[in-house]
Amino acid sequence: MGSLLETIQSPADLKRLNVGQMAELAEEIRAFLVQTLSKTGGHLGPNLGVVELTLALHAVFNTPEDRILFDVSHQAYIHKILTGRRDKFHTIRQPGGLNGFMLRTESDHDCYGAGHAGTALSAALGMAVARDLAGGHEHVIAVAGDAAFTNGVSFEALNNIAEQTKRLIVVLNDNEWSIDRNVGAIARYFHRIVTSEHYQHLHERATRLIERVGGKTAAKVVRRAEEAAKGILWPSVMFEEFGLQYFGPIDGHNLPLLIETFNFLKAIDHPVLLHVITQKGRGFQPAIDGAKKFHGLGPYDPETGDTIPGVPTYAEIFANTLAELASKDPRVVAITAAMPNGTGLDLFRPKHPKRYFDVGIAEEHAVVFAAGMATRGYKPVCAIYSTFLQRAFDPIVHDVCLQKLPVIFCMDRAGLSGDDGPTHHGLFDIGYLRSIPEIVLMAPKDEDELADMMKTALDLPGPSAIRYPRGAVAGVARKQVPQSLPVGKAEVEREGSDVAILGLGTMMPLARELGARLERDGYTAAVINPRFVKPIDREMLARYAARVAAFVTFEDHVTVEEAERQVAPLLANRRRPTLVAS
Ligand SMILES: Cc1ncc(C[n+]2csc(CCOP(=O)(O)OP(=O)(O)O)c2C)c(N)n1
Repeated sequence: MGSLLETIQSPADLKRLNVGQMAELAEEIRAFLVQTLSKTGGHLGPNLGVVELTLALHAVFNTPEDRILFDVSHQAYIHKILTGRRDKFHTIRQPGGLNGFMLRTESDHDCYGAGHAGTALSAALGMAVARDLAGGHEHVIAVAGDAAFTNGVSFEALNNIAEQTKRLIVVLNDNEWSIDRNVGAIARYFHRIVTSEHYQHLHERATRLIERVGGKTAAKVVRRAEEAAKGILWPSVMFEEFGLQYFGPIDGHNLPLLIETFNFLKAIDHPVLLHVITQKGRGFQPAIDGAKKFHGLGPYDPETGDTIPGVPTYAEIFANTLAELASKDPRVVAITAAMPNGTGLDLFRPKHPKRYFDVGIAEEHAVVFAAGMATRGYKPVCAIYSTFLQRAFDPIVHDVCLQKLPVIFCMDRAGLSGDDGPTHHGLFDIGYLRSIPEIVLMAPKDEDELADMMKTALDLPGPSAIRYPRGAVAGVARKQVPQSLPVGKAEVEREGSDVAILGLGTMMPLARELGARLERDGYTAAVINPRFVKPIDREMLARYAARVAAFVTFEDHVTVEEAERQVAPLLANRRRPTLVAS
């Protein structure tokens, strides 16, 4: 670890450094990130891109009084390092260690927890309005990436900011990347601003002025110059129309400029948006060359960036199966909300480019868009992580299920999502989906069954959802051609009459293990793969309820009583069989 970094226990220590030392510190932080995350994994690329930006924010503002919010907050590692968590940083994303995102219970400096995109502007506005009501003076700063602006919630906030408060600083951290390349009109708009020659020229002059003069005088002069230049500065018009004065684009790696600019923005008495240009992966060539891979990854070689080749995942089986099914059925289309990599759909994209849609970080829109296509005879498959599909609960009810449209939800990361932590666990999907009329909800025990369930879903006349976990598949033999399954029928893997064990989806190995153990102890245990959460196989449940002394269920979601709720009424009038919660 470098020598300056060792001296930083809090933002006050940073403020004692001169700008030259801060630049040195920036390089030490980069080396520290590359080394530490090579062991733990994490969001390396986004954090390497915001080193100077975060240093400048903490050099100018005073947390925890001032509030700095990071959208998604996967890029808040430097913030953590500067706010007293350097010593624990090697525990990031590890059990019992630092969370990979901002977490209110972890530090007073984490004013807002996140993990899902698009919340920074709304939450920051809430804090600014609370400050105004209470007569406070603190600054509120929302830092959001260019892809966060593809999210509707960000725009709902933008629509509201100027009406609600006079003081709010929004920082648009533009690196042209979401996890994949950022998409859509907003991405093109930002790109036009950055590459506009007119703008570059005027902007460089304004930049030099802020650097030379600084503070309030520069604020006045720049404002006057910008007023005069309205019309020429067309790229800024959008934010100005929302009532935020636009500044930028500025080099997000120029520390002195960033510090001057924040000092200047601090003095402004209306909402402002500062557009900074940063480079994802800055300072580590493998992360610059592989922006997508280094957005977030597991352990890697800190010299070369090499990673150990992965085992086949559910995401890959899903995407390859979908590509095969789409080859046979021209009505099949695939939709992702900015997750082509994580969902596996970037394997589908080259095979069916016209039937692949990345709508940006816009889960609600993705689902309504799918509903629209379904009304015209297509079979949209929305590949959205279980946790992010929570965003689209209303469209699933209102636009898909009430209209009985054949939209298919393929939910990766169902169950515990591991090192991403609670914001990313897919523990609620059964709870929020099973109450909705019409939808068929399935959970495959392995990759072969995932393919069968996808075929089943495509054969259904109405909506359906399939939940499967993050990571490696079971490694079973696969059929050449997926088969449609009888809807609402469980699979009894092994008969038994003392105990019935239900293993939902990839919980089946646990069910088998318990079954084998009970057999060794002299009991006969039925091992059952429910396959369908909704409709659940009532006939099977009734059959075993009449026979066994106990049901055991293995389920990886919040309402542990899911299958219990189904069987409890059946057991209510009987004396012997009891229910063992898992
Ligand atoms: C609602 C929601 N959907 C999807 C994601 C997955 N996700 C995490 S970061 C990210 C891209 C963020 O890009 P940007 O805001 O530009 O920040 P950058 O990583 O480029 O700094 C996405 C899509 C999420 N966190 N939340």
